[in-house]
Amino acid sequence: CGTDAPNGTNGASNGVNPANFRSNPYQPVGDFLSNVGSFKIIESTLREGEQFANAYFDTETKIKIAKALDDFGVDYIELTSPAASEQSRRDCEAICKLGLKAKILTHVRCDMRDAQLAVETGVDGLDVVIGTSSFLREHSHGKDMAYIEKTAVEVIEYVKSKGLEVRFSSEDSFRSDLVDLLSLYRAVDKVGVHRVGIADTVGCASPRQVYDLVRTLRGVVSCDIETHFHDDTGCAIANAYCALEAGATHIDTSVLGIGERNGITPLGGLMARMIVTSPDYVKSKYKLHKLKELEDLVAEAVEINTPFNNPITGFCAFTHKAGIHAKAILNNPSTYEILNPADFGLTRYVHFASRLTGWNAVKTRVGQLGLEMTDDQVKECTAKIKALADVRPIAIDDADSIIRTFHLGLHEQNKVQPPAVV
Ligand code: AKG
Repeated sequence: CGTDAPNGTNGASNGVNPANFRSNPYQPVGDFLSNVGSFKIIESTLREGEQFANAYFDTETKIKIAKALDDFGVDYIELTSPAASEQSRRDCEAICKLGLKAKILTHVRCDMRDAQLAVETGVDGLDVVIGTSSFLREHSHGKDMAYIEKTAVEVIEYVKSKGLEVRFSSEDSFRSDLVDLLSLYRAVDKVGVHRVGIADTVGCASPRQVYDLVRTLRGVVSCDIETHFHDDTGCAIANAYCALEAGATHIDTSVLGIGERNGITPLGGLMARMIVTSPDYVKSKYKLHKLKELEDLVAEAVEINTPFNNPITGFCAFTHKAGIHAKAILNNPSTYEILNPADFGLTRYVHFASRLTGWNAVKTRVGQLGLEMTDDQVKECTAKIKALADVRPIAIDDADSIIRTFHLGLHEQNKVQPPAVV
């Protein structure tokens, strides 16, 4: 066990969160490890995100993003290493001086000179990393496991002696030798590291592999466990979720998932997943209605559009199109929505300008336009919309003008009654 109380697990021994013990004795055994209702976010837009192909953050932009992340409610903000460049070092100092609520971390190589430079910047803690897979040991830094362990212990002891928080992580954890990895983590836990990190650097891990590794590690160390998932194979959100189920305490994210290659677990996507599992925790901790603004800020800074299928904020995330969906949604939104757009300050949209539409959607549109029709009339009007939409794609304006013209026709019919035959 480390010399300091581990951060974030309420001081529980063996990292098990007492908040997870529920009164139900029949709860599945694995769940007592789960932190799905008590996780922390290490937001890495200003570190991993700076590694995104399009990213160039000047100081002003970094400060804007840091303030927006802090306002959103993330627990930690991770910054690029001060050893990366002189401006990175100055930016690190500038962000530390902002007095944000979030703790400020910087991400450094497992190297004493990098650590010394980092502690001078005023950060609250260091995220120390070194590659442990044979790929990285042979082709990147060229160090063996004995060297890694010795240096890790020295760096951790140094950072702790400066009164700062320290995390030690192995890069490419899922392609590292398990025995090597566990004995390294055990050694750093013994000298009181605050967190150990597992990184799926190449995005190769499946949720089940993540669960197994985190669960095994949970039995070996008493400190907190941070996890970092790349999205090369599309598992980054699922992997983060499984890591929490297996006892991880901290998840690395970036806004819109930006990072090396196609990036890491996106902050918004993680929020979408976690609000379903732990609504009270997520709603009380994060200002969800600020998510779109935060994503727009980052999207603009790195000159990208938010993808159409982005969880929560993709342009059609709350759009319902097929007639049967529209009908049910209009009766009760829970029929086809697991997320409530109102939780994020957003609204749903029921599509009616297509051949898949149904009369219930058209009836709602008729009401929105301030018009009155009987159900039979709406059905007739719907048939006209579908007929045009069978010929070509139609816009809202097209559908609206069909509705208005049809409605006008009804009035004309009422006005020009043929004379009664006596
Ligand atoms: C990676 O391995 O992909 C990283 O970006 C480092 C992650 C870490 O420090 O845990």
